Amino acid sequence: MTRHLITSAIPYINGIKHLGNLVGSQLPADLFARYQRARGNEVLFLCATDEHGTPAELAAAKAGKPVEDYCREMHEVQARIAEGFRLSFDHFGRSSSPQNHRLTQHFAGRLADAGLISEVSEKQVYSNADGRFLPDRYIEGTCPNCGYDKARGDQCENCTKQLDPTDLIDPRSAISGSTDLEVRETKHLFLRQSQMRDQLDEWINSKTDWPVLTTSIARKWLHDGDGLQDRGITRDLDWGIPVKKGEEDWPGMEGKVFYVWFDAPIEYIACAAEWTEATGRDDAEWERWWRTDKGADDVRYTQFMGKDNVPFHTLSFPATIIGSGEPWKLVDYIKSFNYLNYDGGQFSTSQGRGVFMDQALEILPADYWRWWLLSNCPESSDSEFTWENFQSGVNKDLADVLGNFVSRITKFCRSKFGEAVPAGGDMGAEEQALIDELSRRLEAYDRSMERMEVRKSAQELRAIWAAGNEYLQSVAPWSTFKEDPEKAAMQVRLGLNLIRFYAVLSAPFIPDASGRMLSAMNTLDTEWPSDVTAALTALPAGHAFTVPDVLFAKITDEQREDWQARFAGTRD
Ligand code: B3M
Ligand code: ZN
Repeated sequence: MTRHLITSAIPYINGIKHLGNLVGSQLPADLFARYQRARGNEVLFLCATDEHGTPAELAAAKAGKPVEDYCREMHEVQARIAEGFRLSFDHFGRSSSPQNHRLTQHFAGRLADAGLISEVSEKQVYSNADGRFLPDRYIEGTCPNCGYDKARGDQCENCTKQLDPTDLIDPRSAISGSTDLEVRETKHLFLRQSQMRDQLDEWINSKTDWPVLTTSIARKWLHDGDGLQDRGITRDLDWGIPVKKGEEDWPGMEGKVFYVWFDAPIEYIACAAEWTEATGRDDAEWERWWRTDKGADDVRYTQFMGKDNVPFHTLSFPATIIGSGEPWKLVDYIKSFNYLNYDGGQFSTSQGRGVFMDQALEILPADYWRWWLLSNCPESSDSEFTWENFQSGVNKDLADVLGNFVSRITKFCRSKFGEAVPAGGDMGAEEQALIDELSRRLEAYDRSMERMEVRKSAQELRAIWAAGNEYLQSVAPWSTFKEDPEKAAMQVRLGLNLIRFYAVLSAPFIPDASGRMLSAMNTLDTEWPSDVTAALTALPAGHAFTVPDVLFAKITDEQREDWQARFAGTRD
């Protein structure tokens, strides 16, 4: 048994996420967590809301609410939607938790003691028109690296380079568009990442099995241009984690808070501590997952995230952990994703373009989205959501292949043999050929799930469904029945067992449909198959079942057109 610590990038609190966000971290992380649990491994799957920084402050101001209230409410909203998508977090925490305050201040103290934090008098952009200091991401301008003209002061969306606002060419306020900006002096803390370049380099080099998308982004920031720069980790904001050195005050840092990207990854650790508290476990429990001196040395830790988050997870967060000099668990594998585009453009939270998680669940159940998003996820390149693709993927795979199989076999059995598994004779060559094919495919499915090859896993699962359909088509028990009812009974018995087999294998992708298939088959046996022959004899002759309602309704052309029109505009 392996112990899997799994984290998804923690979504910002400032609003409901779109499907592109979902497929870039939480959903594939859930797929992996469900798979590992199904294989009998011990899993701790954590996610949280990322509640600090200017986005939270500004969103709360826009909603006319105190930021604490806004965050508490939005956390509830996001938690409910996550449940709607069946994201099986062991805990959905909050980066504003007391645990994260303590840990973030603790790490800052350790880093300062290790000489890895410098105090720097910094020039910061002040907007006269807006009457305030402008946080990095509220300054826009042209990227000095790639020339993109809507780069933000913290990072260029186009080339992923981490930026400082003063790097931007022709800067302007993203709030008012004003170019009446001036630079004022203020003191800030910097994490001396550059001191750790060799250590980080060595660590990244040791990760020979990581996806190229992950390591290439990390290497780029380690080696390109000016290399790994020191990062400012404090901000002039009210809302956030007050800057302290462990439990002590930090002279000169009064009124400042830690930068959201400093405390957000630490929430991965704090979230485990929140989990032990929320579930009444002992503190030792979370340390078992996070401290290599307290049992976490045999934990396998996997992170899921979109490509824009990779620099923070391959460089800044490891620098925090390594720099502390304490035996914290480092990530073992980073699975990163490209972007999902929406109907010829980009999903955009600021412009409300695309389908957002709450809207998606209003029009269709979670499984439809889970299946399409995972089977089309932006793994090796960007991918695109179109309503045509969505309709055809859902209708073909879920309705025509899986749903149709389940409905045909259960209804046929009910009409000829009643609602119990019929006995029939021994299996023959066709059945053996099916079992051989399924055995090969199961092995391939397990292999790709284990490697987190999401699209490939979906392809294998689809092929496993299709094999059953083809078998049914070719042996045609409805024809066999006329000549040889015994043989037809055997074929139906195998078909009913295939439904249970499919339910078990499909659960990580489509948990609700899987549950309905199991309950129709009247069984709690969800053991992951190792031997296909054994798995396909789990339901014995005489075992009662019921015919389930339609598992997946087809998406009609009218629905598609309707939704296309409804989501073409912007959300307000
Ligand atoms: N909240 C950005 C994002 O949701 C950020 C991730 C933090 S992970 C520690 O894409
Ligand atoms: Zn750029």
